[in-house]
This record gives sequence, structure tokens and C-alpha cells, in this order.
Amino acid sequence: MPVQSKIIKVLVAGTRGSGKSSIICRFIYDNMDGCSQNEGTFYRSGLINIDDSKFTFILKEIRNLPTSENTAGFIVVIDPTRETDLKEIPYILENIGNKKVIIALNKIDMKYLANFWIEDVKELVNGNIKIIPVSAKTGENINELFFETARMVSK
Ligand SMILES: Nc1nc2c(ncn2[C@@H]2O[C@H](COP(=O)(O)OP(=O)(O)O)[C@@H](O)[C@H]2O)c(=O)[nH]1
Ligand SMILES: [Mg+2]
Repeated sequence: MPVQSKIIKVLVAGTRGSGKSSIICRFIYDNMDGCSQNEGTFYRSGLINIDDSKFTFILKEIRNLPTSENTAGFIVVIDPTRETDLKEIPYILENIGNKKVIIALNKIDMKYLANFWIEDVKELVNGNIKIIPVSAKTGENINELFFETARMVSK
């Protein structure tokens, strides 16, 4: 049986400085060097297998919501060390509308500085929305984030 390949475009949204560029950079290049300077659209293919499908990711960081850009879904990146990021979540989700979305709680390597955690986010969002704790700095859970994203958009 030939392996099927699917191309999925995902927009990475979230507050400024939450780590959108860093998460993309960690996933694409497996490092964080020079990430903040990276702008544009990134590709990574063949990494994730779900059933008999391989996924090619097209990732794009976006600064402004709402957006008219086409997408299979969103990753929303938030920084738990900043109290204001929790308050932003309802506003961000409202501007995303009824698109598929997954939340990346980034910077978990700095948990000791956190102002809020997964449970606090859960109270604000629809129970169907997955919240994945990650660290772009250490790479923890980054592959899981994109695996769950692929699962979400392929449903
Ligand atoms: N400790 C820590 N710092 C991070 C992490 N991810 C990003 N940063 C830092 O947070 C700052 C903002 O990251 P950046 O990717 O530019 O955020 P963006 O504005 O959302 O694209 C930079 O100084 C990054 O080095 C992380 O997982 N852990
Ligand atoms: Mg950026």
C-alpha cells in the first residue's frame, strides 16, 4: 500500500513574545537560534504518520486576528509567565471563530514563574479544545503538539 501524503496549512497565532516563532523554529530546525528574526512561511514534510497518512506542514506565524487567510486550523501560543495572556484567550478564540484550534502553553521550562496553568485555561475554553504544555526552549512536547495538530485537522 502506498503511503498517502497530506498537506496541511496551519496558522500560528498568539500574543507577542509568547513564542510563536520559537515553536515553529524548534519544529522545523530543532533549534531556537535566530527564531525571533524568522518571518514567513515554513514547510516540513513527512514527519508525522497517522494511520497510513504522512503530513506536510505549512506553518505561518500571524500577528493580527481576525485573518481572512485560508487555514486548516490554528495553533494558539500563550505564555503562562504573563498574567495578561490568560485574559487574551477568549478574545483570540473569538477572532478565530469556529475554526479548528489547539492551544500551546509554551515556556513550561519556566513553570516556577507561571502565573496560570492548564486548569486555568480549561476554565475559559470549550472542553473540546486541546491544551498542550510545551517548551520551544527544551523541545519538550513539541512533536506531540504537531502530532495533535495533524490529528485535529485530519478529523
Ligand atoms: N524560557 C523560554 N523562553 C522561550 C520559549 N519560547 C520562546 N522563548 C523566548 O521568548 C521570547 C519571544 O519568543 P518569540 O518566538 O520571538 O515570540 P513570538 O513573538 O510569539 O514569535 C524570545 O526571547 C524567546 O527566546 C520557551 O519555551 N522557554
Ligand atoms: Mg515572532
